[in-house]
Amino acid sequence: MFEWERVCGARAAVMGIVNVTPDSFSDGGRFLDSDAAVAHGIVLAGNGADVLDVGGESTRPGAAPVPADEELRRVLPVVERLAAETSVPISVDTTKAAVARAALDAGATVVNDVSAGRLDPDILGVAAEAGAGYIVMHMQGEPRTMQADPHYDDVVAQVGDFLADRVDAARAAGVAEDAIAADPGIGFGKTVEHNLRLLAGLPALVERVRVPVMVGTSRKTFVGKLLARAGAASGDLPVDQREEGTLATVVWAVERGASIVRVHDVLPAVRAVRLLDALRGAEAGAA
Ligand code: PMM
Repeated sequence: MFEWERVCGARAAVMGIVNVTPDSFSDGGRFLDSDAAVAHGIVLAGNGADVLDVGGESTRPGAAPVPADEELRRVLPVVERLAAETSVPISVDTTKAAVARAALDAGATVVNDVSAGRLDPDILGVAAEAGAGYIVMHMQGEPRTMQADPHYDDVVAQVGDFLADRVDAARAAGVAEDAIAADPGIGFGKTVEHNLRLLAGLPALVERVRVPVMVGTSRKTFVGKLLARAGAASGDLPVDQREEGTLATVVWAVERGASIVRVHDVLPAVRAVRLLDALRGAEAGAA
């Protein structure tokens, strides 16, 4: 039985991203070849990743869906080999029950579902039956159209209500309470201001959902836009110049209660989280 407590009980966990896709927004095409993806995953594990998240379908804004057989062809060999060749839990980033089932059979122990069980509700039963971890994420709309005109009256409250509801749905389908994590879905049907408000409102979100909260800000457009804005430039900074900004959001999120951070560049995030942990220990000792 998977339990988040074993992964992020002592300090926040760092999830390393292994995208086996031609079109992910930040690393599309780099690891499409399964040998390259496995080698990358092994490096991330060596750099201290607590979980590796393997995905075969891009969810970047505007991305087209990938058929299940193609997604399976991409992720299965990578999941299988990373499960055999590393000692960290492997998560599969999919919305499809068939892909989740095959990945769990191949050695994955977590399902990271950006649709929170709404696209293919059987995925909840698949996670439950396998005793797997399950991550519910909030998304307004679907990847193809989600950035068109996102709207919320109160983004923190609405995302919190949605996540609480999907956590209940996962529990009702038999996923163990300790195996569920929730993610506000930074950049999924959200403007820069929505993302900022969600990050500022993390303590309220953590309080609302009552399961470990995961945050994925790594290299996302809002980081590039905020950096450009701060430097009085227009547009956004390119993906390869968003690392320090990503790290700032990682530190912010962990300080405000996130239990898991999902990142491309694992080493700096692991170092930052370890430093925070040492500082917290010192603070507790001084109290
Ligand atoms: N972001 C992406 C993909 N999957 N899953 C969760 N739970 N949370 C996220 O923020 C998230 C995700 C998009 O980023 P990528 O294309 O760099 O993987």
